[in-house]
Amino acid sequence: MSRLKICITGGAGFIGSHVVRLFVNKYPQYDIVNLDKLTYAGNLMNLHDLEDLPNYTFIKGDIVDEVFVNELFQEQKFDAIIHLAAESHVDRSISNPLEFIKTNILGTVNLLNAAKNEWKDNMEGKTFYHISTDEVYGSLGDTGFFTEDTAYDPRSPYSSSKASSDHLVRAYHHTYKLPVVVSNCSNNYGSFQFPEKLIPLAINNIKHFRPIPVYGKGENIRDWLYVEDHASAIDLIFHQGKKGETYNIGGENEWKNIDLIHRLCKVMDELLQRAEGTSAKLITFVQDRAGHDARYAIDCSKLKNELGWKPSLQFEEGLKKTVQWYLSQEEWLSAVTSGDYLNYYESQYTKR
Ligand code: NAD
Ligand code: TDX
Repeated sequence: MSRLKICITGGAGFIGSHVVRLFVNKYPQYDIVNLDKLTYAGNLMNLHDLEDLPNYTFIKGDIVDEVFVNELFQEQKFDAIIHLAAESHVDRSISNPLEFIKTNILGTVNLLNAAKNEWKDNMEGKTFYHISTDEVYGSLGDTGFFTEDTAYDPRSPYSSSKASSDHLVRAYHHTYKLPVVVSNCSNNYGSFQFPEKLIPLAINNIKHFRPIPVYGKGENIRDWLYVEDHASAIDLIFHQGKKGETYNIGGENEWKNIDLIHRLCKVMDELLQRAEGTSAKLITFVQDRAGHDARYAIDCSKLKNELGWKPSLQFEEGLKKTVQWYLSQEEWLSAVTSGDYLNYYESQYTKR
């Protein structure tokens, strides 16, 4: 297998850290450069185990800084980009859309331009892989699934910014022949997820006997995929996906939020050796998210049939592993839930 120098953006975040770990360990012949701004969501503790490996480098930088991105690309001569850096939390996009427009749209265009300029004389063997979300497709009723051909209908500032970046990535393929590939994935869960997202937030609150905030009636539906299975899909698509194509990634694992929280409460009671029903008493219905999408569900048959991907873990097992991980990570949790997070939590949940 050829040597490749791959820039993974957002590698210090939740999904990015799993992708970096997979690539660094599985492909010692690749040079993996993790480019991350280290926002509140980026944490080098997530990659502590890789720090001294010879095929791993970390570069702190902001993809919104055009001059920095251009200089970096001129200097580093990347063969490929796997682009995960983003502002990723829907609630934060509702209170501060501009940050999402800057990072998710302008940041992506800076990377596209830098790759185009560097690769313009020879695009052979190059890859610009853009990681996106199922939220760009909008919201489903009780039935149906998002396929790769579903028309975009984003409804939050977050999903609109991701949709915009997806369109730009595809436009650079059509206009400049940039060798791009895109994937759109459903909700991920697993280790290293920042505890502002539903599952780690609920685990952390249950652990401390704090209320579990469930938006509205808890009837919204999400499809959940174990983060390491997303990383394995990214590995497959990076190596075998067709340029110009889009692949949907999903867990075929739909849960109503309230049912998911009850299941989580049961796992927490068992693992914390609390009497059955203790955690569920913490469930608190709070004001709904503005414009809350009702249901996401992914048809990932293209990825399964064309590239042979399948998830490795059932939800029961994945959820238990995830809870066990959070319960064993006292230091990580207290590090990431101090500072900015406390301010965010205060403003997000006390206004209700
Ligand atoms: P995350 O918020 O945990 O991590 C984002 C990372 O990007 C952080 O390390 C942060 O420091 C970095 N970053 C943010 N702004 C930056 C900037 N301007 N320059 C450089 N780095 C910057 O996000 P995540 O949940 O790991 O999501 C990663 C990607 O996957 C995102 O593009 C997201 O849209 C997509 N995605 C996420 C999910 C999910 O369930 N979490 C599902 C589908 C797709
Ligand atoms: O406190 C909460 N209470 C609650 O009921 C939080 C944080 C969320 N929710 C609900 C909202 C959603 O219906 O739970 C569901 C999941 O919420 P999030 O964890 O915030 O995820 P979601 O909004 O579905 O988006 C996630 O999946 C797609 C990621 O954050 C995105 O980055 C990804 O693109």
